[in-house]
Amino acid sequence: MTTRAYRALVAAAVLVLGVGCGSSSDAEDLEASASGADLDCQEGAEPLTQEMSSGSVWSMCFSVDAKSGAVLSDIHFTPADREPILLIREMALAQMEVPYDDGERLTADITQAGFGGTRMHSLSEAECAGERFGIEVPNIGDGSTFGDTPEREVLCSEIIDSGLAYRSFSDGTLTADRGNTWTLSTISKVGWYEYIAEYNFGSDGSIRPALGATGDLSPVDYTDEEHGWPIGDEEADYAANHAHNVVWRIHWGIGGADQPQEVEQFDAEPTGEMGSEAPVLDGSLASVDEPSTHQTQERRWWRVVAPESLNANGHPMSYEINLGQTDSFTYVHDEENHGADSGYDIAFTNYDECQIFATENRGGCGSGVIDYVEDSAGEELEDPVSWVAVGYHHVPRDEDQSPMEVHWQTFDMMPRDLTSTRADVPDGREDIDGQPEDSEFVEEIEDMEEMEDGGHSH
Ligand SMILES: [Cu+2]
Repeated sequence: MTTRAYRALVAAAVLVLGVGCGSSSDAEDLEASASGADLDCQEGAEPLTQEMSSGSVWSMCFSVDAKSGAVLSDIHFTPADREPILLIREMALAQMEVPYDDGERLTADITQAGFGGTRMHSLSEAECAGERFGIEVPNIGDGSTFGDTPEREVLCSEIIDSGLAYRSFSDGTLTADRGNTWTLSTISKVGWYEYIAEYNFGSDGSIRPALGATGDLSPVDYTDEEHGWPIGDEEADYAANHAHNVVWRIHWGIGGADQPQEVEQFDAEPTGEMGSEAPVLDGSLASVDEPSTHQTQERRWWRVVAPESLNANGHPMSYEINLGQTDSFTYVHDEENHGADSGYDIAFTNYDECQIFATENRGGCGSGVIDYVEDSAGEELEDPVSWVAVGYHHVPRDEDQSPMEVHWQTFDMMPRDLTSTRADVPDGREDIDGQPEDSEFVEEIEDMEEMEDGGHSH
């Protein structure tokens, strides 16, 4: 990104703040106040900063890798009126396999095609309603050789209203505000499909990576009734069902690159017992203390914790990883090398700079996640990388022609105890942190209990 482009981004942040144009010194002051963390981005990476509606600030480095596509690094969140906190050291796509259900096609689009290079398209205002930014993009198509890295406008930065952030009506006072989302996206065309690699940063500190797919269905993958869906006239032209199986790689650094990191899995299991009014569930945290793979389950989530980085309540800062909708999968590559039961929804390994891709990795450090886990079994998990797998099984429909409406696959990460209360506490709520001793809610409950004791029913 040029200095001009960076100034444009700062100007965009100023616009979002609703602050009018001032003198150049005013602009510099705003840049300083909205700058969040001091970033020292690696060569080829550019700093991005965005102040959110909550007053919190996101800041990170952005670069393009020929294979991984967009790479976000040194991701910091500065909760409103607080110091910047490092969260993630690097985040990028680690693989996408597309197996067709008739068994006649399989692609591994990150390692075989690459989302960076010439497949990453320059954007126009038609695709990007926000700001477009130039970045050096490797001028190669197949990832085999490195040529020039011309600067092209491939990054779209948009601020989107995310609706109601909170509402609370109490003591006759309405407290409510909206939130917003900062969306960074790039578009890569691989064959007939076009993929949107999107990273959404919320005003509440949440992070939602997403992959959208649009473009057109493969013109050559038509099959029979058992493996496709008729999208032509009458019972004709069965477009083959297929999956988009994605893994994202996230290297954590909550609280600072030198801070120890641990991983835990939360489960809440029904006990089969009834309480006085509702079934009893037992919640528990289990330590994930060595490199390992895990499966999703209802009410289950994982968190990366910095045990020595405490918030003002004395709780360790952490980020929760929540898998939403996923068609769980086993990579064909893993099934061939490690068996049919080698699928995972999330895996954790210790950071190794050679371990970049979820499959088809090169460099003698294992060919994929299952190798990384097996080769380091028994090691203490202390520098965690999470490999998050989200699958989408796509059954074509008439509406996919043409072009295809974007379909998405995504998961969520959100702060858990990063701050001792919500980061942007509105007026009148400053003292609420823990069980309230006196509030109108408590009084209401006491009144109700008195009424019940007096023989009244609900
Ligand atoms: Cu598809």
